[in-house]
Amino acid sequence: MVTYAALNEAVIEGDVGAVESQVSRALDEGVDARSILTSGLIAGMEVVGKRFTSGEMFLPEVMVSGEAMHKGLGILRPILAKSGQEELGTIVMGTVEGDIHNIGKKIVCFLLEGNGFKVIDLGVDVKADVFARAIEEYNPNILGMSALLTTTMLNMGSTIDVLKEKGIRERVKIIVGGAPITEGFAKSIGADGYAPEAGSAVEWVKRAIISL
Ligand code: B1M
Repeated sequence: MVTYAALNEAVIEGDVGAVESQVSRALDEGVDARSILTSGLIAGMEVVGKRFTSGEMFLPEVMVSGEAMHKGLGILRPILAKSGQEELGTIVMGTVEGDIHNIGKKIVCFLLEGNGFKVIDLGVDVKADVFARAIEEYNPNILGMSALLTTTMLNMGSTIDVLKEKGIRERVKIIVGGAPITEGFAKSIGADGYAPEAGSAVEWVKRAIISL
């Protein structure tokens, strides 16, 4: 039987093959996909984060853990995204310019899809103009921006400024998130909302869409 501890370890070690086989086996054993995500993959990545911060792990190792995490997410995605509901609304999502952190944003996207929303994921290092074009093209209800760096979080504010200049800011509600983001920061840049993690991001989006 697959244990969460073994899955945590596979992510920490960046063992792509072990992550792939253990996630698949856990699913075969009937373990819930969301528990595999939170107790297996995210919990492992949290340890990586702590070890990176304390200097016990270095960038190349973190990148390998990131790849292993992506492999696991890829297997879970079709299951997490299977909602069987009508689309409840459209969300354009991206990590802001200068920032290539993808994992947390992807988790938010998967959970939104799993809750019946259509998600257009613009990826990472997304420039303000690209967000603006996506609003015009897809006409979403919500724009979501993610940032993991204290330097790039400032690009959330400049993106909102560009949307205002183009006269399209009021077409969407805006939610921001990522490790350095706080409620106060979100307010200061003129975002409508903030969520500290993926589950609360989904709850915020549900409330925002009802109030539209
Ligand atoms: Co980077 N990195 N990294 N990194 N990295 C951090 C963020 C850092 C805190 C590590 C540290 O020093 N302690 C630090 C930032 C320091 C700061 O600015 N204060 C840092 C740094 C410095 C850097 C580089 C500059 C390192 C270098 O090159 N010297 C570089 C920057 C590259 C760039 O972006 N231009 C860099 C690179 C990388 C990797 C490429 C190696 C890799 C990313 C791989 C990838 O994503 N494909 C990486 C990783 C993995 C991390 C850590 C270790 C883990 C991030 C992660 O995936 N966490 C991270 C340390 C840490 O966070 N403790 C670190 C797991 C994920 C599930 O959590 O992303 O927080 P998180 O997402 C959560 C919530 O934040 C929230 O929900 C998610 C799920 O619950 N959330 C939202 C996220 N987006 C949201 C959007 C929402 C709502 C909620 O609404 C729209």
